[in-house]
Amino acid sequence: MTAKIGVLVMSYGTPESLEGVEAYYTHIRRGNAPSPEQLKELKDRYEAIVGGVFPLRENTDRQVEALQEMLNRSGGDVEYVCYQGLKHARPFIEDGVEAMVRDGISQAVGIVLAPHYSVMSVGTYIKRAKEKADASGIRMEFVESYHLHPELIDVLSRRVSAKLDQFEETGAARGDVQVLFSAHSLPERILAMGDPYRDQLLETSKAIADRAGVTSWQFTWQSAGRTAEPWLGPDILDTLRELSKSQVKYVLSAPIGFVSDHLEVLYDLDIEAQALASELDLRLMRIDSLNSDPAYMSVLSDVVRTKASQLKVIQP
Ligand code: FEC
Repeated sequence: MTAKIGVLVMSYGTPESLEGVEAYYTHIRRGNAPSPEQLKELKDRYEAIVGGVFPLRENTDRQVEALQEMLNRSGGDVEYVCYQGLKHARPFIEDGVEAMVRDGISQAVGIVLAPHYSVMSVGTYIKRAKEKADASGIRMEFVESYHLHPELIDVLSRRVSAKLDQFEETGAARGDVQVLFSAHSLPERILAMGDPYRDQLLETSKAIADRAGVTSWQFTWQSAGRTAEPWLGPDILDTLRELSKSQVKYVLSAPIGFVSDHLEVLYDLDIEAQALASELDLRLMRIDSLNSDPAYMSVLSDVVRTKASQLKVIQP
């Protein structure tokens, strides 16, 4: 008999339309509505990326579909059924767990489409999913991070090398390109909590640099929230200013904390950082996002299968 295992694939979520931006922003701000100025500023950013379309939704849909296909490709005695659960938009994480209940799923694996663990990022997805699963009688195991998975390092190193090749083709020496690994900033207080986020990001950066033979690299933060407390820095915009002062001319951005094209990549890097780079006379390129690249799907499928096997072992 084929056993069914649910896979709750969790992602940040994005509005469905410009009209939905206010509710989305209010959810991110834990129920506090943004001011009209804040709302306008966010809508303007969405308008700027692709005229008010929300690429993260389509990318997440494709990733979930592709993962289900890959998980079931080799057949076997387990059927994996993937469900989407979004942090700040429909279908919410809790909706995904409810859908599993409706389909009679009794055991499931949860995974977040973000490779690095922080109690303030992946930790909150897992907390919400676990609470709902416990209340619904579903046994769930969670993948917490996969930031050093060999296939992830491999595919990201190839992305970095491909762009370094492009720099070379246009006359820049490979060693003159400064590689900037980046991820979403979080409030500085995570460090005092002993959170692994920063260390995991540095480990991923180093592993990619070693594999791709990159010697000039550094890690920098991006997309810090607009709140009063201090956020982890330096921010990528300040890093670009510093690099320009030290006569660096070529910069490759590698946003390793993100796996999809979305606002934080298409606006914060491709529009905002790119505009500053032009002003500073820096040549800035960015590695392509993973999106539903089969190599990324293979990473997800591998870590989900590993978790699922633990689930079956402990299942009476
Ligand atoms: O394309 C899209 O529609 C969504 C892009 C998007 C991604 C994303 C990922 C992460 N965030 C993380 C942490 C925070 C914290 C706050 C915060 C605020 C925002 C706002 C928008 C937004 N985030 Fe986000 N984030 C994305 C979008 N994020 C929009 C609100 C306006 C702004 O600040 O720009 C601050 C909350 C607060 O006010 O208290 C904290 C982390 C990630 C990466 C991990 C993950 O994907 O979950 C961490 C994509």
